[in-house]
Amino acid sequence: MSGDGFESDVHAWGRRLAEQLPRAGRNPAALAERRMMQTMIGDPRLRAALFRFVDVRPACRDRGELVRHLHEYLEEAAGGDGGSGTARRLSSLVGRRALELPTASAAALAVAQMAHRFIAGEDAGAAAPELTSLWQQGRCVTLDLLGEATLTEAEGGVYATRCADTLRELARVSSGWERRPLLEDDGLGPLPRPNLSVKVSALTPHLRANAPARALEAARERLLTLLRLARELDAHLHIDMESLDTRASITELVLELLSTPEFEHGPSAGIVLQGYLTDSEEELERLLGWLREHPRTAPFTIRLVKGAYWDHEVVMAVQHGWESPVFTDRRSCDRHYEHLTRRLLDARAEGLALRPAIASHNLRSLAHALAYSDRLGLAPEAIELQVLRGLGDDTAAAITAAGRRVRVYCPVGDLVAGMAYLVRRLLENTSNDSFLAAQTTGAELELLLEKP
Ligand code: 2OP
Repeated sequence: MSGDGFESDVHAWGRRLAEQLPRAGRNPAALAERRMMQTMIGDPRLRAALFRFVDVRPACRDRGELVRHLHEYLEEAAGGDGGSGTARRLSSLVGRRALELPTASAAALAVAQMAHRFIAGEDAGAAAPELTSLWQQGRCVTLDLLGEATLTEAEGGVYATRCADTLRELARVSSGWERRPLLEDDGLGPLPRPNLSVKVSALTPHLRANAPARALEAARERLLTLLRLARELDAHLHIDMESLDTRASITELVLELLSTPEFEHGPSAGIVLQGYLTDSEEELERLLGWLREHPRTAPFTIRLVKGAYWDHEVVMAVQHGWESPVFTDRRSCDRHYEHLTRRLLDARAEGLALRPAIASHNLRSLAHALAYSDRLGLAPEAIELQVLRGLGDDTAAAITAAGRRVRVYCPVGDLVAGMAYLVRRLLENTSNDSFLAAQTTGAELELLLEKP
């Protein structure tokens, strides 16, 4: 795709989106919050504490132990002369939350505010006003219940029940929303308003490549129940992808369940493709092959993401002496993402019952997807863009203003359950291109939109 004006189409889309981005300078609160997050992630002691916590999570037996570890690591990071002030504040906040005491200090409140930026509420009920407000502003949502990497079988059961309750709550809340054609039909059929993203590692403990059959069986049963409920409520169930060691188990489970005649006509469901994995093209071809062989009347969504477990994958590869499964060079990764975007949109244009969802905060990647979709002659509603709450809010506003569909991924839950999620977001926050775009104009913007 070059030499035929396609690149100038990409730049035109990029400029169009950038013009719609709220200027960062006009929002001092957002700037201050961003600076604070940069301080947090730039603080080596705090970063080390958070990483250690995320590492030790799977070995904890229960939530009490989890909270103790978090405390311990944060206290360590906070201690001594060179201690981290942010770790001290975070530690006090976690303590108060775990003990269910009201947060008192202004510093603790500042950290809570940071979490609030990413987390929409304690549960679907608390997040409901915001979900409704997003819909009124022309944006649809997917809800994510925090609490991945479940520690016990009982916790997996509780998570599954929370998922079921959330689906019901979403169906109830969204039934009162006004009609919004762009958000409700993509030319392949109706798009359900209730939309839940599920992490399989939250449904069962110790989900790994060599997971005990019992663990997979429990996940299977729970996913089956959720698929049945989603069909009954006319909701969309999206299965998130996590670290690479669980990809094969998750994919096998999802495709197996969706291949059964029971789910031929619903519910609407989908999976995630992580572009940073160097073998993701083969994975995509596998998914498309499955789709061709199992034509369901309910279209299948593939959400293309860059991938959020980069640090984990690199560390695992180094520890085991494996070749890195992820691109380590940013340009190659972005180039691959664009290649996968085109493959997905081509497949849709070929007539597969496929819903491509392009999830990114990179302005160039989004502009490329829109330009390619136009080039294929796809209708504006055929492509969906997705962003994360807190990181992609401005981008979402720009996409809506440009008349395209955007879905906002909204996590709900508490700070302890959400810590791994927050750490992933802190790492991403330092490289958020749409934020840069809001501050650049002219030549600088063109540079940001350059072909990777
Ligand atoms: C994550 O949990 C957004 O699913 C992605 O990091």
